Amino acid sequence: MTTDPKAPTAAGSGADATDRFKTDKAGPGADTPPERVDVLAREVLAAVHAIIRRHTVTYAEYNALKAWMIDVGETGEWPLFLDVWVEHVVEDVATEHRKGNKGTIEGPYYVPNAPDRGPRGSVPTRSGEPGTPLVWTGQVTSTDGRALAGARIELWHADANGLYSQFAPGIPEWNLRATFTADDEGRFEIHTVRPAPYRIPTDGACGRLIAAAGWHSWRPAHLHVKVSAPGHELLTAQLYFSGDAHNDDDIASAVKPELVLEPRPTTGGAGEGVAYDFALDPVRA
Ligand code: MBD
Ligand code: FE
Repeated sequence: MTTDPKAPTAAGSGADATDRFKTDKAGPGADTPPERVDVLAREVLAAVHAIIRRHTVTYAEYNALKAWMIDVGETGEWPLFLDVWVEHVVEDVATEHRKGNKGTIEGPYYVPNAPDRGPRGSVPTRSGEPGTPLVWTGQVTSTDGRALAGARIELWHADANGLYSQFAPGIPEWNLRATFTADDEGRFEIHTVRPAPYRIPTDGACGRLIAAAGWHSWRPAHLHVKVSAPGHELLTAQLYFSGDAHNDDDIASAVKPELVLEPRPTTGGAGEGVAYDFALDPVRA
């Protein structure tokens, strides 16, 4: 079998995602009191025990699980595994109270401090960046309708081959990653290209689980954003594209109807345009 040297290996992108997580998020713990650790750990273990009894899990299966979990760790795929199969429920629970924009999971490939582009501009691209040009205009408001001047829109997404800069080899560091700052009316205009669907690497532990279970490995094409403004809750979301074959069976269960874009061809141009606004919830008293 020949492999494309540019294709990210599971171990390569996994190691990068694990390093990123350690740098950004694995600092102080959640300061969880022992009573809560006790109940959460006990209920997780009780659920596992019940499944073993219900399905008469064998020693061969137990050892296969053990080997697989060791592999997930050695190839750095815990961020990928958890964000694909667990994060969506954490996100649902964390944002249930919101009245503003729907969010969804962050996933493993966010990098903070992407280059600033002001209220209007192009994300960093390679010359001849493949993909349909996309112009996205929008406005950030508070849930009461007040414009949020200076709101930050951090954007990151895969390229037209489904690959993320800093997690796949051979792509410039900040490619398709940028930070926009809304103008006095909360408005912004982003020039980028349409991403391709993302495929979970098939050569790693997560890929082996997918193959062994007979699942598919696709996420629909998506744009990731974090939208923030002083006094408001951080919104982490993804925007999808109407008509994508995987909007209805995202392997990461992260599509919501409110997050699906309908871009239109731009008059006279080769690209597409779309409007999408954000309403942020004020921080709760
Ligand atoms: C992605 O690009 C992603 O957004 C998620 C949630 C998981 C794996 C890859
Ligand atoms: Fe993604």
